[in-house]
Amino acid sequence: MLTVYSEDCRAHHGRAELNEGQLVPCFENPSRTDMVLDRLRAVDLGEIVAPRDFGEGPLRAVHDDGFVDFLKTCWADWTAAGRDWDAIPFTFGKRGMRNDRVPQDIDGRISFYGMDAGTPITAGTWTAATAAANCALTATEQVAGGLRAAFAACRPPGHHAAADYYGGYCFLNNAAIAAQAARTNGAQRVSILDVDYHHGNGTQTIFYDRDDVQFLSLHADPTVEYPYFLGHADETGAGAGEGFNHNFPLPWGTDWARYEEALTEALRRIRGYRPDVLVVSLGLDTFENDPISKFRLSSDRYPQLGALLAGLKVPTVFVLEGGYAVEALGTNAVGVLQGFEDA
Ligand code: FKS
Ligand code: ZN
Repeated sequence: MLTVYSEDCRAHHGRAELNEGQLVPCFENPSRTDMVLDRLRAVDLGEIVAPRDFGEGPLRAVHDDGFVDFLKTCWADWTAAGRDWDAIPFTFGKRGMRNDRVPQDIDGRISFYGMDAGTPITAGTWTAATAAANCALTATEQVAGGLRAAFAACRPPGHHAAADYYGGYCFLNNAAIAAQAARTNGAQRVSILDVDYHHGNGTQTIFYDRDDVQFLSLHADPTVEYPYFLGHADETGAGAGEGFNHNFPLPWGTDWARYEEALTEALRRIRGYRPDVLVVSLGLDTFENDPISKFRLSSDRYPQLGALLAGLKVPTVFVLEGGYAVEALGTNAVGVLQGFEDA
């Protein structure tokens, strides 16, 4: 399978995130893609190529201009305020407050556009986030050009980023940008299957009122898990998008048997939709030893997951999302891809 990767994805390296009331080293860091690349090379899965630069058009097709401008200039504005440490928002808009006026001050702007205090912006964030999007776009272009599948081994991840906010380690929504590009380039219907442990709130929100992009997500129940404010089963889409959004919230402790049940139903709905392209938001934090997650999938299940996806027989773009058991991340991610190829 073709992999797309850029060294620029390493440029984002936050120092610390707020976790359980303490500042701890960022779980989402460059060692993640290092491990994936090591494993890809070890098993010789296929060619690894650098992305092409698609410019800002495909990003702005999904994200608001003001938000993209903010991401691009945040670090300059932050350092202009005399700070040479990571940028983190301080306060968040709440029920009944204004959300129609963007503050001017950098602390206000970062709070307006940020969703949580776990996602520092650094000197290299814009470089890495755009490189990640270009990886997803290049993989999509290759699949549109006739490849059965391609893998964007990118970071930072994307599925929590919405049209106009960032958070959950995500800045630009790589999977959404890929799906939109597939549509722009002629695919009639695109399905996005999100198998990350966390709900893909950003992706859901971006396509919520559309019937040309189907979104399905298997994830920990937001009643007890981040992102808390989206991902319930009764979120089924709006307007023209009604019936095209499918959430499968699962309890802590979910094992393969329970997971496979939900996955089978999700795959059934994808078959019914008959997509021209499938984008997989490939999170590996469903793994039993993930340090921040509470599902119980063992490493041998990932090839099985890949084989089930291959059974759809739809051209497939894999986009890396989460997964923090760094030593096993390469094995698990590449396991999905090998299972897909061997099916
Ligand atoms: C644990 C706090 C967890 C944020 C979790 C973010 C998860 C990110 C992800 C992505 F794919 F986007 F990277 N805080 N006590 O895995 O969904
Ligand atoms: Zn996750």
